[in-house]
Amino acid sequence: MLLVEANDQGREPGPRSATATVHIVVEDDNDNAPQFSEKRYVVQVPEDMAPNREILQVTATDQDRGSNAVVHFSIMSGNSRGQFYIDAQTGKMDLVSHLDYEANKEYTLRVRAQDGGRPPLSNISGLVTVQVLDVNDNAPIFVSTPFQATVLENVPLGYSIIHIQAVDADSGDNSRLEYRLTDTTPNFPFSINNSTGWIVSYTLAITARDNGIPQKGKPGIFVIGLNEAVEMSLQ
Ligand SMILES: [Ca+2]
Ligand SMILES: [Ca+2]
Ligand SMILES: [Ca+2]
Ligand SMILES: [Ca+2]
Repeated sequence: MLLVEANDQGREPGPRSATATVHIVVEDDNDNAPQFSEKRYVVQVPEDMAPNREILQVTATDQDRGSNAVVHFSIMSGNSRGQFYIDAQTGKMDLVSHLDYEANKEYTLRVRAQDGGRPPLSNISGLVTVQVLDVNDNAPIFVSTPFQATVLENVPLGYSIIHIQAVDADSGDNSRLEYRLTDTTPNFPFSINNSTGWIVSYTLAITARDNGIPQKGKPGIFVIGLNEAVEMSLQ
């Protein structure tokens, strides 16, 4: 509040004056844009996280007053599939739909903070990086089944017969395969390399004999249907 005095220059009977009070209201000018608390927000989310859960919160401050300092948030880009939702008032970000590490390992979202001034000021520098973490949600798949190999009965020991191969869509240990023969008879004449999947001959002489009396060996070829004998397990 100011007090202003006005004096005239009169002499008879003397100068006269008047005073007035002046009220000056300083109105806030919206001259500050909201500022994010972080240059970049990074959050790691496992791909099997249930939707409709909060993954992080962005915050921003505004140096102005009143509505000039009220901040609203929105996602500007990077959310083309609509997998994330941001609460305009709180800045809390939710996962909306299921993630899939095999389809998309990382999302970069640009977030805007806009104040309530007229006209409003915006800050579009907010960056949110969502790093998806792999979960073992894929079983191995054999590349071609059934596997079948035809082997001469006199193949040498250690002879590589057939390459069993499977693929796994996950990553790291979730996709590192180990091959094993299961349900094999005690003298099963083949072994499998646990890491490569190569099946090799294990005994020198392979014979296919029946159990009749007299027992008859059937020389020639030995056909193994391996698809039922091979199973993979994860390390
Ligand atoms: Ca402002
Ligand atoms: Ca997946
Ligand atoms: Ca996975
Ligand atoms: Ca897997």
